[in-house]
Amino acid sequence: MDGISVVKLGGSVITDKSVYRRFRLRKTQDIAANLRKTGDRMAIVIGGGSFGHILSKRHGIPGAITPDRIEAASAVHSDMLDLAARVGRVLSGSHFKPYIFSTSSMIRNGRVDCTPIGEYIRKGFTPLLFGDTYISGGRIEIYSGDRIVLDISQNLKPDMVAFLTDVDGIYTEDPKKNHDARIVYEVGNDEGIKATGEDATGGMRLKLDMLVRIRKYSRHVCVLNGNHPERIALIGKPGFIGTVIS
Ligand code: ATP
Ligand code: IP8
Repeated sequence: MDGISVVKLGGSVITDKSVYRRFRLRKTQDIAANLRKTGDRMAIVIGGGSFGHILSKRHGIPGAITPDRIEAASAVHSDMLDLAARVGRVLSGSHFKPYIFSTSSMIRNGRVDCTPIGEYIRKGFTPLLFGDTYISGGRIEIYSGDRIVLDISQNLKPDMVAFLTDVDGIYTEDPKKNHDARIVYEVGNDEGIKATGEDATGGMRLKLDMLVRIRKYSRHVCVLNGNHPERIALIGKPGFIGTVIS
C-alpha cells in the first residue's frame, strides 16, 4: 500500500492475558513479519495485556494516589517499558527501525501530544507507543493504547488503522462467552453490539467507542485476528476476514 498506517497490537495477542508478564514472542515475530510485507510506514501502539492489566486491577488503578498505588504504578510503567523493549527487538528483527516513546511523558492537558510522531515516521522510524499509567491531579490514571491510537489518528490522518486482537473481529457479543455470537463484518456505530470489559481500561467497550471516533480521521479502520497474521495482507482487499468500521 505504501501509505501511513497505525497498528494497535492488542495485549490479548502479544501476551497471555491470564499469566503475569507472559510475552508471546513467536506470535509477535509472525505479526511483525507480516506487517513488514505491507510496505507501509507505520506507528505501532501496544496494549497492556498481562504486563499492564493484572497489577493495575490488583491495586485499584485507576484510583486516588496512595503509597500502595504509587508502588504499583511504578511497577506497571516499568513492565510496559519492558514489553515495549521486547516488541521493539522483534520489530528490529523484521527490519523496522522502532523508536520507543514513553506515553506518560507525552501527556499534555489530558491527552498525548503526538506532534513528533509524524516527523519520526517521515524520517524512516517506526514510533512505538504503549498504554501507560500517569499522574493527574490526585489520581493515578491509565492511558489506554486504544486512546493513543485515536490521538495519533487525529494528528496523522493515516490511510489505514488496524486493531489486532485474539478474536476474528467485532461480534454481536463476546465470542468467548457465547458460542452463538456472530461476527459483524461492518460496524457503523456500537448499537446492537454487546461488549464486555473486564480489564483495567474497559476492554471491548472502550475499543468500540474509540473505533467509531477514529473512523473520522482515517478512511480504513478495521479489527482483525492477530493470531492469523497472514490476514494483514488482505486489509482493504477482497477476502479480508475481520470487521471494517464504516
Ligand atoms: P489490551 O487492552 O490488553 O491491549 P486487546 O486490545 O487485545 O487487549 P481486549 O481489550 O482484551 O483486547 O478485547 C478483546 C477481547 O474482547 C476478546 O478477547 C473478546 O473475548 C472480548 N469481547 C467482549 N465483547 C466482544 C465483542 N462484542 N466482540 C469481540 N470481542 C469481544
Ligand atoms: O491495554 C492499558 O492499555 P490498553 C495499559 O490498550 C495499562 O487498554 C498500563 C494497563
